[in-house]
Amino acid sequence: MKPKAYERSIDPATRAMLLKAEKEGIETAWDRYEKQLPQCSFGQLGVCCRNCNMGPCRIDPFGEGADKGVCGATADIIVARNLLRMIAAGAAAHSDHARDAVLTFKKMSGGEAGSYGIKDEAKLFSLAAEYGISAEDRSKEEITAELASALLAEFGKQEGPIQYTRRAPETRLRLWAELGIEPRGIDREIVECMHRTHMGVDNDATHILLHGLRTSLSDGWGGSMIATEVQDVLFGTPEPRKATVNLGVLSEDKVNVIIHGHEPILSEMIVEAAEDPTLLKLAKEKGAKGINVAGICCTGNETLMRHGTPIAGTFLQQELAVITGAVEAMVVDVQCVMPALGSLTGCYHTKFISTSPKADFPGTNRIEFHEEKAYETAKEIVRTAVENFPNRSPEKVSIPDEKQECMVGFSAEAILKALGGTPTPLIDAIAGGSVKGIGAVVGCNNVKVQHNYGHVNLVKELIKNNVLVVTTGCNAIACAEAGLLVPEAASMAGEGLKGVCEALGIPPVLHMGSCVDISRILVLASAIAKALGVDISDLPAAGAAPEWMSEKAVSIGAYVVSSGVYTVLGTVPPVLGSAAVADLLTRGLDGVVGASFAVEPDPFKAASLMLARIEEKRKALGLKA
Ligand code: SF4
Ligand code: MSK
Repeated sequence: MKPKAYERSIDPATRAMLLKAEKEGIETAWDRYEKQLPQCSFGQLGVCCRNCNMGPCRIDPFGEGADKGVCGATADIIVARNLLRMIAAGAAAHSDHARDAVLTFKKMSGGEAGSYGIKDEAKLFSLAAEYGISAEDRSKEEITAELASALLAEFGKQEGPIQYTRRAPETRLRLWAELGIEPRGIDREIVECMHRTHMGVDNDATHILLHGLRTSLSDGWGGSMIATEVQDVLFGTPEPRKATVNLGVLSEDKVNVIIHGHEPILSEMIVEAAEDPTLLKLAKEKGAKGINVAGICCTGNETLMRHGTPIAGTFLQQELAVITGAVEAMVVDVQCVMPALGSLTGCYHTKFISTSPKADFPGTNRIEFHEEKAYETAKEIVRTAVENFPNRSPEKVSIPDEKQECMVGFSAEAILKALGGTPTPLIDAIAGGSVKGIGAVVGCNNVKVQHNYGHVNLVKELIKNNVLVVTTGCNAIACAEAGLLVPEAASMAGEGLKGVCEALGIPPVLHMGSCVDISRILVLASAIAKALGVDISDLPAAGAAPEWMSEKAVSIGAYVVSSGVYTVLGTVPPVLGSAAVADLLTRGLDGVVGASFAVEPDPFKAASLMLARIEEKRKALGLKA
């Protein structure tokens, strides 16, 4: 019988660490998932409600038991309300991250966050211009302060659309206005989700879901876009660079510091602190050859994109990094951090350091991070890791060999630059048929499916069929681990795409950043649509999230579809308890926003669905098959 590790992941490094975990009697997310089986089918279908204390109520999907909650809520209402709450949570996570980035930006302009500066001045001026902020005869600090205030106002704005929605094509803007889903202030939309889903407020599934679209748009074209743009100004807009990924990036003889979570406000400082001469000297004194910082999840993607800092793994590899026995500190901020890390790090010498005022976990060494003392705190964190190096138990250390080169840093600006400053060469390649279209593949890992199987096979299938893939988040890391983010991967692409990649020296799969950087994909799609004089929904493009798990992914899916991009989900969202909601999401939305969802766990079939949609759009544009 094949060991479980082989069923759980396609990645050799992951399999090796799962075998080590089994040998050492260490529990991982996969084991905990098995203990949960069978999972609650009411929960899976989305038909349980705890929104008031007359409940919990649940609807019998077989029509034999209750068909309504105590208040009379039907399955349609309950499923729609639950979905709206997922969108609200996801939009809140991205947008609260954005708020913190803007607050840092504001503090920096007032001289209260001296560790930070302006890395991309051109972007500062262009963002200011979008808000009508004059740059004439004014210092950078003044412009920054005014821009920060304008961006902060987007969160609590009571009326009028979020400024960055204006980047969408005119036809899309008109459609959102007609549908009444143009997003107002980000906080306002999220609060309204909670209000509407309170007992006895919004009880029409379609009405509820339309607000879901509006809220998600306040994330994609609001919170996420603000986070991306401000981080670019503070830390630099990514440009193509080389890096390495997978658990093999951990070092046998250096102090290993993992940065995990989502916010680069901290991780940027850790990367800098790891080069501090006093800390490097201390590392030598402790017997280490240096300090090695490696990322997990999106805080890792942020430093990967801007500095080429290596990435140790995707979401499901966070525990496995600790299981190597070679991690001196697991430093976390917010989002996608498993609370299980507390007891796990207790089995090794690893210090589990939580840093966000918003997020603590069992078993952490708490070193709270505040922008005012950013660099000092980052140094304290790195020092804690260095001082922990002598506690490593050599007999517990086993680092997999696998590490893979990748080319990253494809911001929308970098892609346009690679194309010579305009989207025209890409449009020509699409029009001529050498590139059939664009596939945006993003999202998490999920223990319900084999780790990285969906990500890698879907993307391989798309490039084989001449679809240029743009990627973010854990999909980007999975693709990097599979060797798809190097120019040589063009050999796996169809002839047309291969030729384009070889001419430009780019991989067929372009890493565009972290989860909030899906906003970069919106900007790129908008630029192409505007250049063609069409709406985003007219483009030969399709999206996918083959292994998604987080509420953020639900918000992302909703704003991508609301922006006009057909999206295939690889894991089933909890909506099947309502035929009406499922039908609206998979069919009805097409007639509303020009795009809809599909659910297809098989990556090969998912690719076929995307290819069919791309062909349909090509035909409608009069492009050759
Ligand atoms: Fe039950 Fe209605 Fe209360 Fe939900 S809101 S728990 S369905 S009574
Ligand atoms: S990190 S949200 S597991 S992509 Fe952005 Fe990965 Fe999903 Fe977290």
